[in-house]
Amino acid sequence: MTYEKLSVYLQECTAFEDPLLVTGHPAPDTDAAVSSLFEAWRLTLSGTPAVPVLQGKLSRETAWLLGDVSFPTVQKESGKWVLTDHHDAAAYEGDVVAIIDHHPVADGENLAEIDACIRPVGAATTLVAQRIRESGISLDAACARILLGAVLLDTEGLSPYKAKAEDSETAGWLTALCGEEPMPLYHALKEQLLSESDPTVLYERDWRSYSAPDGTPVMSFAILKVKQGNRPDLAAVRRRLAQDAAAYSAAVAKVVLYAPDDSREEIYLAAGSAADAVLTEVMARSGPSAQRTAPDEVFLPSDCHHWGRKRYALWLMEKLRKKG
Ligand SMILES: [Mn+2]
Repeated sequence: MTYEKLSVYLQECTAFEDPLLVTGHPAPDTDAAVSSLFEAWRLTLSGTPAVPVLQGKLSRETAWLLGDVSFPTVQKESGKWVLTDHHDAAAYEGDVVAIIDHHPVADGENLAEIDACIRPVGAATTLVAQRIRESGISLDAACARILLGAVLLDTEGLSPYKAKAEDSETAGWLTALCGEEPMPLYHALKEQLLSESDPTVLYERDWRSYSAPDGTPVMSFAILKVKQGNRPDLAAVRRRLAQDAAAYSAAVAKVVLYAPDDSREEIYLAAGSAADAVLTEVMARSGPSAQRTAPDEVFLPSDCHHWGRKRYALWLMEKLRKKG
């Protein structure tokens, strides 16, 4: 795998006949984009023609990381799917053949018949990089750097809260291949990510939805990451939440305010019939300095427990489904 060959592959793959379609989730962050791109290419190199499909817009930091290459513009809409960084198979009408993901499987989810690799690592890209490594495919420095960047962003710079031993091990392998130190690369990516300020772009950039096994929409959950001095217009965020609350029992937005030393404060906003249940859960999970600053708002100073969305999704879906 060389950067030059990646560019050729991305041009040629649009002409593949009946390829597997490999996609991250509909709000593609760097992990979703990079894991789908490299898994599609890896499958192709292993003899199974596959095309990466980007749902949604390429984020600023992902575009920066990819440099001159990007996703193919011809996008297929029907065929057999491989999902990376998510496993919402129901959304693809039973046409999912394989999954590579690191999000926990909820009770009642049925993934039988699917070749699913779902493991609790910090980044889906770690699992894809492991497959590349195990298959003996060589990686040039530029490709290793792209994979490393995705692992760093999804693990918040290999933070002990997010990264597992496999992520650190894989990042070490990629670092040796690309010769770039992880922390400067992480900070450069973070700088790209945090320079976005449009509340609508921020809201949609890292938005997820959660449904009951029967398909009923239950919760939407957006994460807006910004610099501490750069708070987005919360009124605009509330308007966007109100739209989601028409379709979901709870619409949740977490605004993460990063300080220069990488510590963070968080603001949770919630709308919908289950908004209060959500904020009560956040208050209970975050420790004594959590503050209910408005009926629809909780503020978490930097010394609180800052749980990730994966954990909250498990806790809240259980709670909201029991309620419903
Ligand atoms: Mn991920």
